[in-house]
Amino acid sequence: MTRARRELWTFAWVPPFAQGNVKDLRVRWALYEAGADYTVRTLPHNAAREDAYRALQPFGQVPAYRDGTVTLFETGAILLHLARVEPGLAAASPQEEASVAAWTLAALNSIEPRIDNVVMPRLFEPEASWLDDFDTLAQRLAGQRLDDLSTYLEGREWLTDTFSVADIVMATVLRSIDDRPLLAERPVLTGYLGRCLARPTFQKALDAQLATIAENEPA
Ligand SMILES: N[C@@H](CCC(=O)N[C@@H](CS)C(=O)NCC(=O)O)C(=O)O
Repeated sequence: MTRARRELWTFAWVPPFAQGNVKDLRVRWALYEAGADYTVRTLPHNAAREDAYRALQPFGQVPAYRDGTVTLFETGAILLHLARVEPGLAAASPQEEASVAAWTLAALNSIEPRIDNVVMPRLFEPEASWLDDFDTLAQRLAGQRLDDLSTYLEGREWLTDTFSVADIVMATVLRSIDDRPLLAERPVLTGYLGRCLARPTFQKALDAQLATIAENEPA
């Protein structure tokens, strides 16, 4: 029986600051870990706002994903789906499967919003008068969560017993921190991130995203 093709929607091209950071990276990485092939469907920024695409992703964001069984948006939901159906990502026990879900949600709910508060204002409002005050608070709140994560990861190789989609989400969240001390001051986290990004499947996913962007470079 031939398996239905896996399709991944992402932007054809993004500006340099976003290149290598578009969240389709998470899905590509998980698919390479699974040894699963996929087809990329590209769309221009404005097409993401159109009703036809919003039927796949109600917020007009990327990525969206479809295979023979489901159509999905939200990277967390897509990765948890892949962890269930792709043999190469299968959990060894019910506890491992539950822990992977918990850590995927922790990366998205408990860590990512605090990191976004540090990263986004400097990116989108670099001249704002409130920026320094906001940043002081954002760094403190993000630091608290990163301290807890660092304590948990001390002596552990991965978030759960083996490398999983939870590590893919957590690594891409941590990787979005720019060159501030927030990460550098926490060697357990830099070590963990280094282990995640050293996986050949990460480099493959990054190269694949950058290749899509290069193919669609505006004239
Ligand atoms: N929570 C969503 C976030 C997706 C997201 O932020 N996508 C960005 C690209 S990395 C996007 O589409 N930005 C354009 C926009 O938000 O309008 C997920 O994890 O899938």
